[in-house]
Amino acid sequence: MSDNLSRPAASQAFSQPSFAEDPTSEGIPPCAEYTPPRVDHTEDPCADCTPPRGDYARDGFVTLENLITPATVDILNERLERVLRGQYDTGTAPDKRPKLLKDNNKGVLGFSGNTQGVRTLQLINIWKADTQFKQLVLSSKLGHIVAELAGWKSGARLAQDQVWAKPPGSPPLVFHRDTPYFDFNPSDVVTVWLALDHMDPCLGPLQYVKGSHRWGEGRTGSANMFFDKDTKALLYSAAEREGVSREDVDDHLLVSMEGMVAGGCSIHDGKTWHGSGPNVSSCQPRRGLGLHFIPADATFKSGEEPGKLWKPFKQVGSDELPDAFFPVTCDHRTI
Ligand SMILES: O=C(O)CCC(=O)C(=O)O
Repeated sequence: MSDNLSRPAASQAFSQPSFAEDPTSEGIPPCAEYTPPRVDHTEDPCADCTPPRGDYARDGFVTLENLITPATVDILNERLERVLRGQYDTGTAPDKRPKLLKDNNKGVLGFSGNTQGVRTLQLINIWKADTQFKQLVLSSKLGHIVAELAGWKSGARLAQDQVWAKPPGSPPLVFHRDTPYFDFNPSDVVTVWLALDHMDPCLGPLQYVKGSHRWGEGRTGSANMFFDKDTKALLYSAAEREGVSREDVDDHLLVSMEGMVAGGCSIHDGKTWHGSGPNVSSCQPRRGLGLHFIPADATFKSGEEPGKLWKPFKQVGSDELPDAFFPVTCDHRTI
């Protein structure tokens, strides 16, 4: 467990240590070098999604039985395999990716059949590398659902996407909140978590702590604790400060997304505590995509240097978020 249990250093935000150490990781291209890929806005992969179910204000999350079709799931999973092997149909790499798989890594996610020492694969902004993912993150239907759930009058924009792909044998993910990792004003974040596999319990589905979006701030942990063995230490300490016992958390508040079909999703408040178990299956991958949205009128925090992850997108003398990097997918802005 990291000693740094205050607000995470922005420079560490969401960077899995193995990537930082990976000399082959391309990192984020400077603003000027990046040309956003063209995308066909006519097809919205979420056009026929089912409505949100649940009580967002009360629980801090809702679920949608189907966000995208099984056919679209298959396409995205196939595209993910290509991106993991360095094949980008846009010609641009994701902002972060694990070491590229070699041609002889034929298994899904490069799985060799040996579950020992397997790591979770994390990619950031796959939408910049692949047009099918781009079409998904730009979904106007999804942007409108997010803005409405969150009550964002200006609409919604994408801050970042993150693939969390767990080959068999992958470890659990520490319980955390999303908001501390986003350096914007206002600090609101809404995350859409899309299942790209059927969430059998053995795969380590996402788990939420019901109502925890209403808990106070306090200690949050740092990004290099994401794969710590003690996955609930921060969660229990946050709960204790609210007068909630560990037993209450485990027996009454934890809600698992097990049973979610591939193509289904959950949408959570960035303050809702969540985490996931290990993938203990011997042969099934567990793939998920998190889409982090912020209000359309969000800006960089005035007078503050943004963290390493966000800094390349900051224009000198302006707090505006460039639409090319933070696309607005539901636009109710008046100016
Ligand atoms: O897929 C997971 O286990 C983690 C996802 C997550 O933390 C997120 O999308 O915010």
